[in-house]
Amino acid sequence: MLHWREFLLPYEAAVEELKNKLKAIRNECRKTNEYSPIEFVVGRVKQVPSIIEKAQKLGLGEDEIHKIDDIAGIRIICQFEDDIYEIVKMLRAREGLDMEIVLEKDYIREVKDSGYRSYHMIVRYPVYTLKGVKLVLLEIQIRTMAMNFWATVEHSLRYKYKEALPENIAQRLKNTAQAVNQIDTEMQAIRDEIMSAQQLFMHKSNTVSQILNDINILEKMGEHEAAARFRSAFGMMHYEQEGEMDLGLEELAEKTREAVVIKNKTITEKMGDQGQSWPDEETEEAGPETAQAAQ
Ligand code: 0O2
Ligand code: 0O2
Repeated sequence: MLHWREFLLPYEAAVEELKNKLKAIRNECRKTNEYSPIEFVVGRVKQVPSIIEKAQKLGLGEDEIHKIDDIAGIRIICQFEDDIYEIVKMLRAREGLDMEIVLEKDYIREVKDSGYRSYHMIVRYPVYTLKGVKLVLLEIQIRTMAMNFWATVEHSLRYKYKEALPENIAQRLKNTAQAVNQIDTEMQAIRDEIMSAQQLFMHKSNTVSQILNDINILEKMGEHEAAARFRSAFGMMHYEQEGEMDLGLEELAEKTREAVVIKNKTITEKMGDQGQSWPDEETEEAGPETAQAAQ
């Protein structure tokens, strides 16, 4: 006769432990102001009647119940579909450290007939008990908030009908799954657009900084005419226009950099001919900046 309380203890420990480890990653991201692919984590140990039902369905005897792979379950919820694969990568990197991946099921690329979408991983997880290490199977489900909304509602509706879900209801649920999928796709697309706009902005602002820095260096090197020419070209530039990177700005950045490098080379060669090195004062003023800019 199986002592359920004792049998389930390592499963409870595994869920608690892994949930905390995953929450720690999320908290680390929050504290370091980084985006967290994990929105929240929940976990549960299957109820005894559900375990017995599943064992019967799989034809498992009492001594084989440990073969059921979802007695312990963790659910990781994220905002975007890309986050799911980020988390998968993160979990794969733990392979051999604190878990062993037994099986992966991608129900996002291969959607279930019901319309269900999620990424599943079955892992073997070690629990340190009084009697030594016990390895338990644990199911990790990774899904977006939209997928989670659909699965939660669908699960509760399906449960009301038990096995026999009427065909028209099943079809309507499938339709809702498609609608939810569209939400995920659109959210991901919006996010991608925002990210690339941010990257473009960063690129433009770095280019502008580089141009201004180079003009400054040219001034310090006594190239007043060139500096004035570049400053005037820069002033006339409408670099804030939206869309693709303004080629004029890129060209100007190349030209100012080229002018600095050439001037730098000329000075270095001249000093070499005269057996000189950078005077202290100038090293502080133009030397390091010039070297940095020329890189
Ligand atoms: P925070 O930062 O306050 O959200 P526990 O062991 O008590 O931490 P438990 O009891 O296993 O967690 O699960 P529970 O209470 O269902 O939820 C766990 C975490 O998920 C909690 O956050 C919930 O607030 C969060 N959660 C549950 N459902 C949702 C949801 O739909 N949206 C969001 N954003 N969060 C949800 P924490 O761990 O208390 O931290
Ligand atoms: P719970 O704890 O109530 O969620 P099986 O476990 O026998 O159903 P299999 O192949 O071993 O089938 O596992 P599968 O299908 O990879 O994953 C099973 C779990 O995924 C289910 O657990 C659900 O949580 C979830 N799932 C799979 N298909 C669906 C679906 O069509 N709708 C919803 N809402 N969830 C699904 P359980 O067993 O239902 O237990």
